[in-house]
Amino acid sequence: MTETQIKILEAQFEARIANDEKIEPKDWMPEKYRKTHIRQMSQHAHSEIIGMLPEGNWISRAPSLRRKVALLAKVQDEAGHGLYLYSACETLGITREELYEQLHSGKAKYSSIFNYPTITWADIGAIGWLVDGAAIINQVPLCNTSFGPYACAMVRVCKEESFHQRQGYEIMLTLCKGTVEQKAMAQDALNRWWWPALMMLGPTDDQSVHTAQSMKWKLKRKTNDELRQQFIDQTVPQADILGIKIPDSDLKWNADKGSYDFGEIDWDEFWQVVKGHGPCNKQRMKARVSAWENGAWVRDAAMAYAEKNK
Ligand code: BYC
Repeated sequence: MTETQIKILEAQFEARIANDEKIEPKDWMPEKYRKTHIRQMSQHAHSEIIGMLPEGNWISRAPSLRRKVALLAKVQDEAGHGLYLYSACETLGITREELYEQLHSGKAKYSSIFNYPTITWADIGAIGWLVDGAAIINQVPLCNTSFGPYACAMVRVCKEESFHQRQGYEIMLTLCKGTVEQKAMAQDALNRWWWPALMMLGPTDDQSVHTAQSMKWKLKRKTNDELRQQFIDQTVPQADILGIKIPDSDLKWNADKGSYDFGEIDWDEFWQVVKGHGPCNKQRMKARVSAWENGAWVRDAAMAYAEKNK
């Protein structure tokens, strides 16, 4: 293709984006658009899959049958989210094997938040409330993202995330209405998950390398800082209802802005976790890689069965 032909295609592509049209897998797209989507969607898929591990830790120890059923359903939903997202990536010409290889070799990132431990049952409440709460804020705008398969996947994901958030908040509510010890457990979980939940929404806009281009392509519809502010403004009143305190002495309502001011985030901690030095990075990767290796016989058996029944 000549340079002039590429320029024409680029102009047509930009016009479609400006017009809020969805870009579908077989449509022409700039190589950078394709690659950045594979990057973001695969990191998102990996996060869903790794995200099952901290919660899976509590399935066998859930305090009642009802809690166990709800947690099992949530973790299964997350496997499903991972699969929709891997499938959406595959429409852009990368194979599932390549995507797994990138995760298992440590080349691909997954969300920082899943490198923290789940020490008590209250952590399951805090994850649903805060982590899924932040995920919804991040993902609702993605239902309107420019790449068709990503937008489609996000519609269903968001519906399920909203059940997850309520599941978590209800655990917190029950603990906060319980004994002094139970309420203290809920407060302790909030203390440990609050700051990582704020970090999960990504570096500040001035540190974010991809936001400007991703906003232009309408891959991202809101910046990391806008999403973080929205999350804080939405979550503070929920903590008030629970009667527990957000661990930030600088948090205060700013009437002029119509939103909360908040304290300094420890970005060193965030980058340490992203680079693989968080509390559970090694444990998560080890669990993931061993699940993949120990599941080889299941994949082989499924392939042999499919082959036999061709
Ligand atoms: N953790 O330029 P930036 C879930 C990386 S799953 C690790 O702002 P971007 C859930 C970033 O990748 C939660 N790395 O990037 C599942 C980039 O590095 P590379 C995941 C992070 O893409 C189970 C560099 O930092 N959600 O919800 O414009 C249970 C610079 O960042 C993180 C999604 O993936 C992080 N937190 O913005 C419950 C949603 N943040 O790639 C819940 C879709 C940044 O250049 N993703 N980095 O090596 C997004 O919306 C965006 O990718 C992000 C980052 C806002 C996360």
